[in-house]
Amino acid sequence: MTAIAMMMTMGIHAQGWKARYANTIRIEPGDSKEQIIEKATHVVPTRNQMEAMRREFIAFIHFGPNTFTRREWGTGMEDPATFDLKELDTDQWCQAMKDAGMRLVILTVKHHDGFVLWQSRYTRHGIMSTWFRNGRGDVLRDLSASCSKYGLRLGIYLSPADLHEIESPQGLYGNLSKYTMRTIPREVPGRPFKCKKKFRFLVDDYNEYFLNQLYELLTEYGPIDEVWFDGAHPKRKGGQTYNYHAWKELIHALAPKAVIFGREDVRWCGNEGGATRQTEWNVVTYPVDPDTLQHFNDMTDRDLGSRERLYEGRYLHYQQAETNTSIREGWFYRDDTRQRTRSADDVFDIYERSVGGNSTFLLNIPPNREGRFSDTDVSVLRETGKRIRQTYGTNLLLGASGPKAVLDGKEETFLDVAGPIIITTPSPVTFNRLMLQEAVDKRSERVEEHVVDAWVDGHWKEIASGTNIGYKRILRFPDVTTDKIRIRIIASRAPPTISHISAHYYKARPPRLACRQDRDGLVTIEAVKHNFGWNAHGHDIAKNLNAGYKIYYTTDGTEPTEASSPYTGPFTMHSGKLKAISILNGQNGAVLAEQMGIAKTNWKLIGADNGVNGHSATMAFDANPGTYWMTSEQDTCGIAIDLGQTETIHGFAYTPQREHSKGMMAKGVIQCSSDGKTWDTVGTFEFGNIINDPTKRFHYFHKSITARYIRIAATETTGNSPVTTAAEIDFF
Ligand code: FUL
Repeated sequence: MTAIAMMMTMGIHAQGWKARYANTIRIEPGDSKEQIIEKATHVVPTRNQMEAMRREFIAFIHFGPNTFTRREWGTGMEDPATFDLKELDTDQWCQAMKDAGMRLVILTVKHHDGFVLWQSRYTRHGIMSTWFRNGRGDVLRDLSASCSKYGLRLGIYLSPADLHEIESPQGLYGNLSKYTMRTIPREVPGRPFKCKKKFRFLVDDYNEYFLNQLYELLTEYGPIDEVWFDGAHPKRKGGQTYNYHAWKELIHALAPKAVIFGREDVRWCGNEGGATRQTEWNVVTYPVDPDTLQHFNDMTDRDLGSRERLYEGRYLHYQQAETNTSIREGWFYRDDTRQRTRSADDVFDIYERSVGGNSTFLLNIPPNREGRFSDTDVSVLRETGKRIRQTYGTNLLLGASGPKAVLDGKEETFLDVAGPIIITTPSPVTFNRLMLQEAVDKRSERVEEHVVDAWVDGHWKEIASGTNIGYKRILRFPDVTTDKIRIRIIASRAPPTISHISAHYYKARPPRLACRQDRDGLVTIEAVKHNFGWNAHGHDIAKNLNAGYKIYYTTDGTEPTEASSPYTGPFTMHSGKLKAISILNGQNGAVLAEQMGIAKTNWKLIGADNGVNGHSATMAFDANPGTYWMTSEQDTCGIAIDLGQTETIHGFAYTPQREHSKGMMAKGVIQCSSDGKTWDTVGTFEFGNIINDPTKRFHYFHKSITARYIRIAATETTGNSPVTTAAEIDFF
């Protein structure tokens, strides 16, 4: 581990630890709570980590055979011709990412299906075996050239899980080959490397394959700044392990500026839905030295770095969070009609919560089958970028008086906070955002609680509060007009050091909308509340700022306008597409589009394992996603429901339970019947990546059916669990 050599003249610990800044610090068995906290305040990011944090908003690109099969996880046995790409416009991708204000892009050069998007010497399972540019195309080459043109940095996602190498008869993954000393790269006749560096590692066939590919990727496509290792594994074989230390040595030698995701540099935020923690500490604990850890370490707990958590650890380590989510439902492009896309309101909100919540925002934009970003995605990216620039491009504290170190816009200067920080502007300003930064690279994370006051009508009025700050905290609050603000650090692990304070204004938008449907089909539409911070007890202060907005909706799939039905209270809907919009001062908010189900008033269970205690089968259709059905043992019959009357059904939705990853429906079959006795198979379904992304999944039938009785049975569950679980099933 790189140690930042900044000696501090602090006391020597009983165990001989001298206070100095480092990326990882060991907790000794006899360390007192105070000593552990003192150590935590000496854990700092490496230079590469710091650079990665400064990139703030970065892009993910999921592209491959799944783009054409419309799946989330491929099988690995796809015919390469499936990747039927005719055109590719990476300039268009880069222009859109640049417009959004993104600084780096990570391409899935190989997803779990093992198909490679570059001209690898070591496999034929990839773009070289497609018709794209007569087998000579290379998506990474195009992207790398566009990145240089548009000033974006480049990263790669290389999936350690490789279904092609698992499933093919000659596949290398888990083939039980011997570990021997091998030279990386392995020479391939007629395909010399320009780079002359060579490595020797004790590895088996799959690790050699992986290292050879890493070598190609890190030496032939320009500087690589992030290497993304996904911990997800659709399947494993032969007890295959990964020689991560060899991978790391190669990365450090060939891409010295790259951060590694999934291992010690950058960690997963713990969900794929864009949720952020109220308090995201980047000083986290490990039970062993993170450098010696044998597996990918997903940290999904709500609290990773509070004092209580630190006391339990053996190692303190700086590892920043990356908030990864997709602009579309799922990671791969499917279509422009049914696949939901996030609005700019949504993306901007995640931006403020993630970048302004001590993490990096990694947003996925999946290219379509024409090799371009779809127009909808492009306009969301453009609009998001515009809002970021308009809001954060103007600092309303410019010219203000107060401690120079926090106002000079220079990251290298910081204030040793000794009391309340008071900032006075030459004339009153109106703002609703405050940005704060700690000098984490030099002094680690220290602040645990802070409050902001504004001088209004002759006295101090509290306008916002937050917990930690770290690299960056963005506080959001209702508009305030003042010429004097005060920042108070209420709790800190060591004397606080603040490097930046700025104030900003975001022009309020009509609120985003959400809806829910009860068992009887009653639909409620609501404005999504904004989170404005937390009170002293850690409870959200969620408010809806926008008084005076009106909601309009349609149920026939048409776009809602001011001429549509006004929403005055819950109404009944029996299947169909709900679209709703909020309008404030003539401005339209983002459209909410939701598939509503058939009312469940008369549904009856006609067959199912009735579930374990507290998880009975009827909980799969009680319109409460908080309860769930769990079979008591091996599920053989699925769940059969009498809908109470004959219905025309276009598809169904499955909401997985989120309490644990056991028994989610990964694959299954749907059957229907007109008498509840003889069943016809309607089709099969597949929900890929459902453990990591346990959101409501939709399956559309090829052809609508008319039936009164319907049965859904899992043919494969997550973790090959014998039990089946379902939080909610809907038909529409
Ligand atoms: C997950 C994978 O299984 C998904 O397919 C996707 O690549 C996402 C970013 O990580 O774990």
